[in-house]
Amino acid sequence: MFLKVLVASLILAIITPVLGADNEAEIEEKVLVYNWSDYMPDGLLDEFTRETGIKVEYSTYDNNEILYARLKLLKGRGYDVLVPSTPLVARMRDEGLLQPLDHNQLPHFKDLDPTLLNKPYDPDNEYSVPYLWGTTGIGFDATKVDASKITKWSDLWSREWRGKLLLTDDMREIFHMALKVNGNSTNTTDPEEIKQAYEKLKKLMPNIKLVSVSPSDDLESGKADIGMMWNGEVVTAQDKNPKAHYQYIYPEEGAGFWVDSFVIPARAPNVENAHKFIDYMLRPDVAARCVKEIGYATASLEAKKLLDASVRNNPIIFPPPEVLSTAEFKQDVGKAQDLYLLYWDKLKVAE
Ligand code: N2P
Repeated sequence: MFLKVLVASLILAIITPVLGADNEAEIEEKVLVYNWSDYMPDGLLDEFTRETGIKVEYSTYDNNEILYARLKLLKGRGYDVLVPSTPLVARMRDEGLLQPLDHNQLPHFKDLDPTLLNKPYDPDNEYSVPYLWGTTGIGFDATKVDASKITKWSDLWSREWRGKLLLTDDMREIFHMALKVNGNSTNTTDPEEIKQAYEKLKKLMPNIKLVSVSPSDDLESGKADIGMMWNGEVVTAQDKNPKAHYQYIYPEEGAGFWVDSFVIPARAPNVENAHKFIDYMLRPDVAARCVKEIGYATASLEAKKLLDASVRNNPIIFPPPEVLSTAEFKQDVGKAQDLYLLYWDKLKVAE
C-alpha cells in the first residue's frame, strides 16, 4: 500500500509541471488592446477572460494624436485592437497600418445600425467596426452657470468665462468650435479657414482654465463649471451625482459628431483573438452595458433594445432627430492635418 502511494505521488510530481505548463499555455492566449481612457466598463475585461480564456493586456491613451504617433512608431505592430476616431481610420489604412477585418469572425456585425456603416472613410467597413459614437457640445453645472446664457459655441468667448473654461483635450473638436463659429465645415482643408479658426481660438485663450482628459471628474470636483465636452462625460457626472444639476447642450452652430471604431493593426500578433474581442464587445448585452456604464451611444440596434427607456430616450446619449439631421461627422482632413497640428502647437505655447 505504502509503495503504491509512493509511486502515485512520484508520478504526480513528475506530471504536475507538465500539466502546469499546459495550463500556462492556455492562460497565455492573449489580446493586446489599446483604448481611450475611461472607455471600458469596470470588470468587463475580466469577464471576457473568464468566458474565453483570453487574457487582455490593456492600456489607454488620451487622444487620437497619441494613438497615431504610437502606431506609426511601431509600424502597425504591438497591438491587436485599437479604437481610433473615424477620421484616423482612413489615414491609418492608407498608410498600411491596418489589416482588413474578417467579417465571418464578427457575427454580431449584423446588429449594427446601417446609418453608421459603409461611410466614405471605410466603404463596407472593410477595416473598422463602430464601438461607441457621440457628440461634442457644451457641458456645465447649472447651479453655477445660468443655463439661459448658453445656447451656442460663441457664448464661450464671453468675458464672463475669463479663466474659467474647460476644453477637452481633442484637437479636432477644439478647432470644430471655432470653425463652426466662423460658419465653416468641421472637415475643412482650406488653409485660410484653418488659419481663421486659429485666430478665433487665440481670442478664446484668456478664458481657458484647463485642457482636460477627464472632463467628468473636473466637472464633479468643481475644477471647472463649464466647458467643451464629449456628451458621455456629462452623462457620467450625472450618473455619479444624481442630485447635482449637470447639463449638456447641442450648440446652435452645430455640435461635433464622431464615431470611435475597432480596428486591427497590420502586424497584430493575435488576429483571431482580436476578432473574438471585437465581437464580444458587439454582443448586445455587452454593448448595452457599455452605454449604461460609460454614457456614450452604441451602434448596435439589438443592444439599444436592451436599454431601459430612460437610457434609450436620453437625448444627451442618443441625440434627437432634429440634432442628428444637422450632423456633420468628422472625416480625415488628409494633408491639412499637419496644418491643424501646427496651429494647435502654436496655441499650446500661446503664440
Ligand atoms: C472617453 C473617451 C471619449 C472618446 N474618455 C471621444 N472620442
